[in-house]
Amino acid sequence: NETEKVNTNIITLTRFLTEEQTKHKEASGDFTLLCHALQFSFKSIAYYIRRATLVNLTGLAGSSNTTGDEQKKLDVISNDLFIEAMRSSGKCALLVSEEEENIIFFKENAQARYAVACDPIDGSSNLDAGVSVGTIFGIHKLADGSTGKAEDILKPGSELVAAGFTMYGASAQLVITQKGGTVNGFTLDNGIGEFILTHPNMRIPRTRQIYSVNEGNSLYWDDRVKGYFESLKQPQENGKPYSARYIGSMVADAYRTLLYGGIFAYPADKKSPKGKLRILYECAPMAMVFENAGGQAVDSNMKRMLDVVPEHIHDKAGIFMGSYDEVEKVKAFHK
Ligand code: P6P
Repeated sequence: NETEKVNTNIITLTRFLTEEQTKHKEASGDFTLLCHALQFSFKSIAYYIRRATLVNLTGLAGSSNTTGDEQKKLDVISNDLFIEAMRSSGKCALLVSEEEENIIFFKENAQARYAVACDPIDGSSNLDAGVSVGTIFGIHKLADGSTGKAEDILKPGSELVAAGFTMYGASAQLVITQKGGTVNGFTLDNGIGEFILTHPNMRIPRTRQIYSVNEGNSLYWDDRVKGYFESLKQPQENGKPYSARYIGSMVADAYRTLLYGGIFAYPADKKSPKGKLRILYECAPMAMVFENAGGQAVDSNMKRMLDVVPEHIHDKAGIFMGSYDEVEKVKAFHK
């Protein structure tokens, strides 16, 4: 009988990183080691999230973070774990975390060439409901002469050397891209503790009749945003209006939009004049992923998100991101 055809040519993230490094003859290996520390963080956070309900890690930690949100225990654990992974890698000099008011400069890594911006658990308000949450990250290469100050990382997203996110859903899905590179999706195989390449060279469909926005904010939208979303609710050329899909967890809404196409939006509005999502560790990393997958990402002024430069590490921006043609439709309403 035909022996079951087993694919033995498995590409793990570890192998993928090694192969990527060999493409850059001058590479020191620092970026590879930094990415190993990142993947260790994702595996550990995935483990804690899976066990959270079981060992009652959910519920409030009694502390609050920069934006005043009540922190859940997992926020605290994931943030601490991420900080230690970056510190101990020896390759990260500077870290910005959504959970930390100020920049973290690792004195012992003063010579390191990389800065990381991250949101360790984005969407954590959904945690107790079992909704997928995720870690969003961006990696900047520090200019020579950097002194571990905020301005070293207050750069446009176009200068990110790599960016991506890990969504902790039915399985842990890592989506990562490098500047000017392709977007690659990896699935954590809990059996061997490795991220496996399952979605090579992800491309977002050029159009899709799905919109993803919190309609509860529509009272605060400006007329152009209202007009745009109203137009999606009319029958389109195929006689059907758009479908609405909103999870309220950016990584989950982003992952679906990347796979199926459509538009995700968190517009700036009268309630949040600068938008809600943070530039350094939500908007910019997502924008690089979406652009490298063939889509677009713009702010509420229709400026290319990757050209936006934050003034402060927790600065926010309105964002529209998704299929190339869907973002073109947003622009048409902002002429
Ligand atoms: P709203 C989660 O709190 C988050 O930061 C993103 O993950 C998500 O896209 C957004 O806020 C949801 O915000 O106002 O729709 O609940």
